[in-house]
Amino acid sequence: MLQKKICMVGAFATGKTSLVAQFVRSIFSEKYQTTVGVKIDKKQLIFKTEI
Ligand SMILES: Nc1nc2c(ncn2[C@@H]2O[C@H](COP(=O)(O)OP(=O)(O)OP(=O)(O)O)[C@@H](O)[C@H]2O)c(=O)[nH]1
Ligand SMILES: [Mg+2]
Repeated sequence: MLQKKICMVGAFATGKTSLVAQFVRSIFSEKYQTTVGVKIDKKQLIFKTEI
């Protein structure tokens, strides 16, 4: 298993949490709730490799 960590940083209210929520849970909300500190999400992807 290959594990990678991605760190999202940027100015407030620019859509960081929304982008991650769309990728991880396929959801979007217009409600804005600022992230205090750090929020950690995890997603497992399965790739088929042919040798
Ligand atoms: N229309 C539209 N609104 C978006 C989009 N991405 C984010 N928003 C809205 O912009 C606002 C801020 O989005 P967040 O994802 O919370 O932004 P953030 O960068 O995580 O903000 P902080 O945690 O405060 O740094 C929310 O109201 C979202 O609904 C987008 O692609 N389109
Ligand atoms: Mg956020």
